[in-house]
Amino acid sequence: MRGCCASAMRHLPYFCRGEVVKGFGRGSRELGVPTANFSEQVVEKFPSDIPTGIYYGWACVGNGDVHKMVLSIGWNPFYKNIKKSVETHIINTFKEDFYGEILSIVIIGYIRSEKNFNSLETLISAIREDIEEAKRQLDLPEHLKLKDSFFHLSEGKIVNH
Ligand code: ADP
Ligand code: RBF
Ligand code: MG
Repeated sequence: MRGCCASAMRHLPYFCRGEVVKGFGRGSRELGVPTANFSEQVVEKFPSDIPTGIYYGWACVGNGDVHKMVLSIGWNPFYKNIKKSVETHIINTFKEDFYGEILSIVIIGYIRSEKNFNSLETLISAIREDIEEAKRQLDLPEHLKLKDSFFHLSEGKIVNH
């Protein structure tokens, strides 16, 4: 196991919940992969020793269904962002945007570190591979188990199912 993978695993599973805010609007337009961005306050509360990189896990919007997700934590070297971002691509087709809603995620596994790419096409194909890897991993029985114990917001209270 590589060093950063081992240090990522120490924090997992990691639960996180927060409002979906506007980012740069690049996910859908340029990449064809929308990513729900957490606010700066939520990003600042993240343990600083969670390595930047690409992760997989489960996600749910508001009180909705639980879906597979891939997550990018970091500075998006391809775009040279100055602020760290935490962005979730939910592997599901939604009818509408859900800005302002509460997104709950549980991060389960680490896929790879953030990379720079020399073209948009290579970034997009890396993201497509991440999505396939997340789908495969999340079908494993030990990961499906976490989906079942995923928490939901019910009448303002957190309840376990
Ligand atoms: P932004 O830069 O504002 O985050 P994006 O292009 O990344 O813009 O699009 C993200 C928005 O798209 C989310 O905030 C959400 O409202 C919407 N959205 C629709 N489908 C999805 C999905 N499958 N995963 C994540 N966000 C989605
Ligand atoms: N950005 C990078 O600069 N390098 C990456 O390796 C990278 N991998 C990503 C993997 C996934 C699964 C997702 C959803 C995003 C990734 N991004 C990466 C972030 C991407 O640049 C970002 O979502 C867009 O800039 C939109 O905010
Ligand atoms: Mg986004």
